[in-house]
Amino acid sequence: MSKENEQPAAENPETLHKLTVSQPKKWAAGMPAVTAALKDVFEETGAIRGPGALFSMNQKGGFDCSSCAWPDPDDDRSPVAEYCENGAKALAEEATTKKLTPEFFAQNAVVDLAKLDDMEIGKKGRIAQPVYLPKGGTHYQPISWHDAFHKIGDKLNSLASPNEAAFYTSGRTSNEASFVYQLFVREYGTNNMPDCSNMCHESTSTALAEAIGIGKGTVTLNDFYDTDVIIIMGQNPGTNHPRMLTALEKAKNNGSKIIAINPLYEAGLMAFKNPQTVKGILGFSTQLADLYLQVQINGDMALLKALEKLLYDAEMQEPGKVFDRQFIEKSTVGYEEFISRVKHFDVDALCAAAGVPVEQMKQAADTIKHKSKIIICWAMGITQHKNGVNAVKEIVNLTLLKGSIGKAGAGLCPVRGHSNVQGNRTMMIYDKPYKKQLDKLKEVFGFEPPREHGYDVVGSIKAMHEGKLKVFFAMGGNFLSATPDTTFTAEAMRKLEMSVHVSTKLNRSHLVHGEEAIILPTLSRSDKDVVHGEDQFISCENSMGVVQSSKGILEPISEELLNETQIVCELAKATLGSRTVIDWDKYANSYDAVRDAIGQVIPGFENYNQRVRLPGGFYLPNAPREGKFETEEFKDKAPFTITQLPDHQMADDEYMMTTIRSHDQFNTTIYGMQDRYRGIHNERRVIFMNPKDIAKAGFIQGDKVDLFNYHDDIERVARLFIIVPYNIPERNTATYYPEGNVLVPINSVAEKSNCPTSKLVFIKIRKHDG
Ligand SMILES: Nc1nc2c(c(=O)[nH]1)N[C@H]1C(S)=C(S)[C@@H](COP(=O)(O)OP(=O)(O)OC[C@H]3O[C@@H](n4cnc5c(=O)[nH]c(N)nc54)[C@H](O)[C@@H]3O)O[C@H]1N2
Ligand SMILES: Nc1nc2c(c(=O)[nH]1)N[C@H]1C(S)=C(S)[C@@H](COP(=O)(O)OP(=O)(O)OC[C@H]3O[C@@H](n4cnc5c(=O)[nH]c(N)nc54)[C@H](O)[C@@H]3O)O[C@H]1N2
Ligand code: SF4
Ligand SMILES: [Mo]
Repeated sequence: MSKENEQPAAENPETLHKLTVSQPKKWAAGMPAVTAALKDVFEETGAIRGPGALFSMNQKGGFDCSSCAWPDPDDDRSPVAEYCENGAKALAEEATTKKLTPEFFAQNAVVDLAKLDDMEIGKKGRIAQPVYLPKGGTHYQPISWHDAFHKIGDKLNSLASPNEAAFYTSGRTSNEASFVYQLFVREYGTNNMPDCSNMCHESTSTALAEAIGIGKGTVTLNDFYDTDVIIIMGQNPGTNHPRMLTALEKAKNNGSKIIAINPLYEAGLMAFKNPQTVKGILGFSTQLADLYLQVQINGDMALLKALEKLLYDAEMQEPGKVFDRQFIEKSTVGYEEFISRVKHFDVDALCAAAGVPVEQMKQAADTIKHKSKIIICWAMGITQHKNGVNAVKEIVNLTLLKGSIGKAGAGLCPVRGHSNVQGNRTMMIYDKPYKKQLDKLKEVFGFEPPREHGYDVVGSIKAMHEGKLKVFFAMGGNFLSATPDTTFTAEAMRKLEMSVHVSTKLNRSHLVHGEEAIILPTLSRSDKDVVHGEDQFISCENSMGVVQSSKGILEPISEELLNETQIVCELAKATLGSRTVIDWDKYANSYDAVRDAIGQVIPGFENYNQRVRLPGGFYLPNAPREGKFETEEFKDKAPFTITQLPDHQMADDEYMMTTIRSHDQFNTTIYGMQDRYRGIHNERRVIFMNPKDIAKAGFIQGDKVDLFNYHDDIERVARLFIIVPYNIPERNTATYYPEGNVLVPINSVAEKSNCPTSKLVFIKIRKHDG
């Protein structure tokens, strides 16, 4: 039972399960992956819903996997299986037949639900009707849609300024819903549109917009099949983008080399047993990485600079054979100044800073020296650092030297996270919209959109904490658990006058709430979306800029679910009333009408309705892919960027900590307690440490410890973690996200992109107190 005045817990309970540790795996996928996936689907969804739905996942005319943003093959899709283990788990999680009834909420006080761990909260089932937590209330109670919309609308209208509200988006929201969402928010009058991208690839978008003129990658899936070298930095595709391994396998079979750059030896980068081929099922694997550079946490910039210097030396030996002089001349600016610095780089010192032996660095340079069909892939290991923007620019520098951009088999491949996070941004979910986008909105719709930039994620948290934000509305996501500095963020969220979440599943952000709170239940990607008796489809953009339709096929678990577009339109009506200039009913009733509007406003979406109906969808325009750089400052050229190395000063008892995803989670949704490939079973409160560090600090394997961070002289603590000896560089450690988030300081962000530095937090480790 809860004590009086007890606050709902912002973090998982400090309890341990039964950790067992096995040898980390040296290959990914194979039969265990298929069986693990199917077991989940059967258990959660019953024998009919799950497996049937899997056949429709990622098929042309089927529904888009709601998990990651990895693209589908343009042609020859497997007729039965275009999904992976983690796609199947994502489906199982949302297709569950368990649902949260009014009785569930009546029986469970918010404070008691918050005592459960994230996995237990999520496994309770789908939210089945709107619920409301009144001021001072202890239990969520049912509310009608009508009343919910009016409560929110009245609250929004009571604010002194629209800038006292913020509207978050997590990356599953469709293009159609995103578009009407930003339209509503801007007609209401604010650009406070934080999104999950702010914590994810914001460093990529910022860097690429400046460096190549578009905040997106330049490769297509077909480039993987015709390339010489693939470099994979700070990414764990075996877990987070599993079907990327199929593309890597095909690349290897076509003769490509792979270089992996990661502080951990991730199974999915080493070898792959393709569960969808007979060879894979029989247990034969394809070796993936030819070279594995075990970089230090945030040693990537030093590593890239070392490569640049080695290539420069080679170019001096064989002029014109290593660098693409013609490309540099025609398509870049700033080469001379850039190279005048590279000349003086000290390879030994850079290798030491990267933590990579000089010999291996030379092998890497030799591998790419005479090649130009090079693809560089990256994800959170690069972006979530103080110097995340510069690290991405350094990646660009390397591709510019090699002319590895704008040609087949080559280019930049930031691998996006959420299945439609890239589409959200294309649809103008952005706190810093461009003038020309706003001008277009004004021209097409006839209202004056706000011009002042809004709050991003970190800005929103601080504004809530200072009492400047009063209403927080979230289109999906789990803001509290995904954001940094959990204690600070929880304090911030508790100061809100109202928190509203449009969600599929219950999560901690519903439990650590404002004065009043509302949860609005919505359809998920695999659910049938029937409007006026007709099955509808939505559309999404994947990591490679392909826009495709997605049509759910499962019977929704409740008649009370609305799709996200309808929710936005009804809220817009309830809030804006007669002051709106937009026909919200038209958009609520027809995705085609929304798509027509998108076609008028957003470049590349002309004839949207027609083209989205083509099997496989259509590619958005991408100038750098064609070798054109429409950079604002340098017109048709891509600039080389001069960057500084990060400088970490650590006290003797300090360690670097990165936060990573286990194999059994999707962000804050915890599917299970296994991190199979890393050999961790039945526990998430672990800290991976180098065996030498464990000995030096006087710890032993299995010791229980507390972790501390002291940024800005504030003590942040994560209690009760178990030490696991692991092959990770000395003074480097890793914990799982979101358990480690309490240690990520709110003021520790990437320069320019404001992305929390979730991949580098300085910590101290002490024996567990208690
Ligand atoms: N199943 C599943 N799929 C997902 C997700 C999920 O949670 N589960 N999340 C989705 C989302 S939103 C995203 S953004 C992506 C995330 O995909 P990833 O970026 O692959 O995910 P992370 O686990 O954050 O870790 C990245 C990798 O970076 C390495 N790393 C850590 N620090 C450094 C560093 O300083 N340098 C280098 N070179 N490497 C480093 C880690 O060891 C790890 O292998 O996945 C998406 N797909
Ligand atoms: N320490 C640390 N922190 C991190 C990261 C890290 O690597 N380390 N990664 C960061 C990254 S890359 C990201 S993207 C963020 C993720 O941050 P978020 O996107 O905010 O978090 P998720 O866990 O993906 O959100 C899960 C919730 O979304 C809701 N949901 C699921 N599907 C739908 C849907 O179709 N519609 C609606 N309306 N709701 C839905 C469910 O209620 C579910 O509980 O976290 C960031 N935080
Ligand atoms: S790779 Fe990503 S999008 Fe593709 S099936 Fe797996 S989880 Fe889904
Ligand atoms: Mo992400």
